[in-house]
Amino acid sequence: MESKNPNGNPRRLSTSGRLNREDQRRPSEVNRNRDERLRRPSDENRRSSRDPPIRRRSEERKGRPVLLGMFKVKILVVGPCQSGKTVISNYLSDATETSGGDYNPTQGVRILEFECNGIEISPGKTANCEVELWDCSGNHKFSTCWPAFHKDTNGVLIIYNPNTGNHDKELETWYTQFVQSQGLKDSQCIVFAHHQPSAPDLTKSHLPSSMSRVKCVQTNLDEEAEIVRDEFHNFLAKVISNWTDKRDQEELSIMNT
Ligand SMILES: Nc1nc2c(ncn2[C@@H]2O[C@H](COP(=O)(O)OP(=O)(O)O)[C@@H](O)[C@H]2O)c(=O)[nH]1
Ligand SMILES: [Mg+2]
Repeated sequence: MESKNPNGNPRRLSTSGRLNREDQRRPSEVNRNRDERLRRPSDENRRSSRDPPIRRRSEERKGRPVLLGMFKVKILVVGPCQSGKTVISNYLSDATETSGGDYNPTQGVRILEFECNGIEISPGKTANCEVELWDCSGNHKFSTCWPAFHKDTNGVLIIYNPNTGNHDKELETWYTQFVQSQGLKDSQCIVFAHHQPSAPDLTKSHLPSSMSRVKCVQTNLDEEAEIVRDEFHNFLAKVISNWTDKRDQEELSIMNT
């Protein structure tokens, strides 16, 4: 289905059919599916990260970067209306379509798919990543779709405008609904305090105390666009390393029993 939203990337949008189907899955499946999603590697991944630990170790011995394989990652972009979620999602996915300055509220969600390759997971270890970025509407009238958004989510990017006052309560709502109540760790969440060009100043704002362990980055696309991309890649690395660490621990405990 093509986007009718001039803000949107026409590559792929969710259909209501997809949302409905996902809506019907039982909540108990959420955590299992989330892990399986990362575990479901492409053939390339199966070759490089599962079968050949021998090759991996020999690469490590030679001091070459080791490619851990291809990971599929679903990231939600949420936050208040008009905070810049669509603008940043378009930038991260290299979508060329722009709105020409007019605000076009996102209807429900747009799903942008792109690859980020060569993400450094830890020194000497890299991964390729197929990203599904869900640019969600900030309008609570779409909250009936939220269960579909939650499903299989690996990470949450919360975007807000620090120059609009009294954002604390709204930020907490997004954090509670999309991170805490879904059993995600704080390391699976990042906040962009996004400064828009019309902003009066660049005062650094603080997150509410309940979110003190969540990383917050000050972003400004017009002045420091690369920081936005770098921080997003660092976030992907953290999401993937959370999973690979867990997998390594499971492998170790199997070997020790
Ligand atoms: N030039 C520029 N405009 C921005 C930026 N962030 C937001 N805007 C404008 O602010 C409005 C709301 O942005 P949008 O991404 O659609 O907000 P959303 O509701 O959070 O998806 C749009 O008219 C954008 O053009 C930015 O970094 N640069
Ligand atoms: Mg939007």
